Amino acid sequence: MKIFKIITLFPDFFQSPLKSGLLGKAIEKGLCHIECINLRQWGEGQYRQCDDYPYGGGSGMVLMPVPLLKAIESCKGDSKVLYPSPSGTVLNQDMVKELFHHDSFLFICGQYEGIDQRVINRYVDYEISIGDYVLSGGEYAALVIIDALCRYIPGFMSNPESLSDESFENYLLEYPQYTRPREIDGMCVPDILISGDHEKIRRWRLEKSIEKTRATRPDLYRLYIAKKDEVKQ
Ligand code: 6GU
Repeated sequence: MKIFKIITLFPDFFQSPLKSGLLGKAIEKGLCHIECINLRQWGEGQYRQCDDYPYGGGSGMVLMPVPLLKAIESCKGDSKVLYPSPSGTVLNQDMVKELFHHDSFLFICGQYEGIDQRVINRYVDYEISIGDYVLSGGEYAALVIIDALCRYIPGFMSNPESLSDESFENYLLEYPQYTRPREIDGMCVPDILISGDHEKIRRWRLEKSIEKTRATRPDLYRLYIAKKDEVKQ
């Protein structure tokens, strides 16, 4: 059972993802537990203020340390603290596998210009970005990270085999997939996929994966070439 706690100013944001799709099913089946904690309850003053102007000036607001420290202390327990942030280490599949060793995670979702550095220094175990672009809040990234982790929970995937030949597991992107019908408006499924020759199909798919990776992700392709001998073909 994996436990995900999420400190956020927008707990409603997580409502529908937690009810639908594989994540919703996993919660129903008791494979994981997800709990949103409303940061606002530790806000200061009549308006439960949680953000303030940055010292030193500059645009945007910063999440105040005191409400955040109280929130973390109230629910951290044994959790690893993850702070989704565009300044973090960029997430990849190896990091997902590494993180999966932990059982309980506490996400801190920042808004605006982020959170007070002292909170990061005291509590954050992993500061993680989900890519080189900017989002309006950490909630989007928290959901992405939770989904990537849940895929490794036994029973989460309807087809666990797809965990091992998925893109990035072997530094190759996925080969093209086809399903019925065999022909639409003159567009045909490649004959080889209908041949029934599993070895030929396997080689065709590998070749297509390599072509696709070389064309769209030269960075991954170089890793594939470098690691080729270690990877089971
Ligand atoms: Cl984790 N947060 C925000 N706000 N923007 C991002 C991100 C995270 N990862 C990439 N861009």
